[in-house]
Amino acid sequence: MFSRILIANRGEIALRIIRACREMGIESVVVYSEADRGASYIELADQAICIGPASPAQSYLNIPAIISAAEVADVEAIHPGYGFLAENAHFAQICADCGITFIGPRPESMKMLGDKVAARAIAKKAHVPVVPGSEGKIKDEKEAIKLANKIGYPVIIKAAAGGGGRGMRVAHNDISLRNAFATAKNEAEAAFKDGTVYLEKYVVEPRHVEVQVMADKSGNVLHFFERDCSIQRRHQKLIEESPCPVLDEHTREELCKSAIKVIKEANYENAATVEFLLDRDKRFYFIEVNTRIQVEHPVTEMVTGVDLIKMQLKVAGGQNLNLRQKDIEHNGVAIECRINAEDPARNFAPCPGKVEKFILPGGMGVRVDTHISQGAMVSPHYDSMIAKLIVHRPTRGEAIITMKCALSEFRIEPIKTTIPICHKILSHNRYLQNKVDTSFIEQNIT
Ligand code: MV4
Repeated sequence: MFSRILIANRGEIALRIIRACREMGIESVVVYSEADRGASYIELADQAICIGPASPAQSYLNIPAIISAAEVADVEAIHPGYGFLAENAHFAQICADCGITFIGPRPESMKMLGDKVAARAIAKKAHVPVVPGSEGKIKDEKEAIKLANKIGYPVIIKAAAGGGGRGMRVAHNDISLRNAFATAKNEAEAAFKDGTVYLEKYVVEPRHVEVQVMADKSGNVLHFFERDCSIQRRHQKLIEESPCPVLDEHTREELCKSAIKVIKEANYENAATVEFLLDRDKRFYFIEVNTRIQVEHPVTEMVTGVDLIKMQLKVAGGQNLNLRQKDIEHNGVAIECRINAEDPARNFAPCPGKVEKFILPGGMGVRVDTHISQGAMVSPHYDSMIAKLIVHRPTRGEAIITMKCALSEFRIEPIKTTIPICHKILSHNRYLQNKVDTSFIEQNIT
């Protein structure tokens, strides 16, 4: 196992990784920007190295600075967390070239699955259902219109380099498709320097369900069941839960097996999340693979009792998965609320500033993953997420009650947060009755 690793990230995920290292007897080296200097989580690492100014381009995305820190601290591996460089195949390759283990997939797998057209082809090859759509990329409007008329409207044009909703356009007829094709292509070109687009049938009112997977270097692949992440706003997840409350046992099994098939077909290693859309008839379709540990991984940790970060470290260090699929249990219900420093009254604009008051909730089945403490500064330079509140209870009803109580206990002042909106959602009849899809917030929450 590694004796020392570097954490190329900040905030709660950096702290989460520091804790896993400490439990495993691995020394942790955290890098930080000038804006994060003095943050309390940094003291919990064994070593801390400043890598540059606040702006991510000059610090957390600054590959030479991070590699220099890794060389100076003499680490054996780098954990990228999520965001920043986590899905940057170029960075993973540089780590390899420098003899540093990147704690994540090989650069080739990252590159391949980062291309959504290639990922779709892999899923198809693995006999996993994909949304009806183009064989590969769509080269012009004519081809798009021809295919749309074959599979039927509505359709969606997506960027091959996309993900997270950028470079997507829905079309309901030939005229809007011409427009959608051009805008999606331009947006993709501008955002990703790659204008490659593809076409899918538009799944109406889907739920977003994803499967947590882990693979070792020997090709063993395990799944850790699913998370339902349908409660989102503008492609930002707000509430996640496991199990998906509308899946029957048979469909769950097929879904999880499908995720494993995709990951095996890709000859993948380390943690991955395989994303699916679930339609109104409870049919699932593969959409993409996230090649990183995700924000919402604690939901899976609570219901399976498995520490996914430790497992990432173990498989990156060359250990084989020492669990059998049938030994992975799913117990009870876990729900996570993302607590973001955002002002609902200002259209959820980020609300940075000093945290004068910070009182954590607690009690049975309550977990808070946060790097914030009283007096902390929430920087305008980074993601607005300041805490994750996770509950784990025997049933969904109990989990919802515990979450609402914990949200009420949580005091963060004077900055505005998503605590009130989370509370509102958890009280909504449609949420309680599982009548939600990915447009729930926009359509039901004021
Ligand atoms: C879709 C879709 C409907 N049909 N694909 C959005 C983010 C990206 N990961 C995939 N997304 C979607 N793909 C087809 N064929 C609807 C969405 C979508 C969505 C998906 C998951 C969660 C929230 C969403 C919000 C709007 C649209």
